[in-house]
Amino acid sequence: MAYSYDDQNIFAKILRGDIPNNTVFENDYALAFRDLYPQAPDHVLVIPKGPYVCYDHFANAASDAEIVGFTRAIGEVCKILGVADDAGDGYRTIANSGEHGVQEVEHLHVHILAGRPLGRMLAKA
Ligand code: DGP
Repeated sequence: MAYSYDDQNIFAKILRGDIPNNTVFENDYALAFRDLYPQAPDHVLVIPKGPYVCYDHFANAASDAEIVGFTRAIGEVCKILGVADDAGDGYRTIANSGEHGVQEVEHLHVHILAGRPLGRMLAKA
């Protein structure tokens, strides 16, 4: 079944400028801003500007330009935070999807977490 995108989600409102955000980086295809409830000293969300629910929706439906622009934004945020492996102490990217992924906001977002040791990848359920 095709994904249906609800343009009333909180990140759609941020993209429209209806809700303020703490922007870290922006290009034609993506916006990166600080998570309101940070779980690490650096916790940035990178979202595409297009209406995509989750990563597989984006990967299957977005244009090449959108995919490049979004991916480059993740790279730029890593540079801005100074966390890239050749310059910093590293980071983790997470993209939650659906019920089992415990996705709260149904607009694709990649979390970039950094600034402390982040532990193992998954807690036991
Ligand atoms: P997820 O569970 O992957 O869907 O994470 C959603 C994240 O969005 C969560 O870490 C908190 C963050 N968040 C929720 N509402 C807002 C908001 O209004 N502004 C910002 N900056 N972040 C938000």
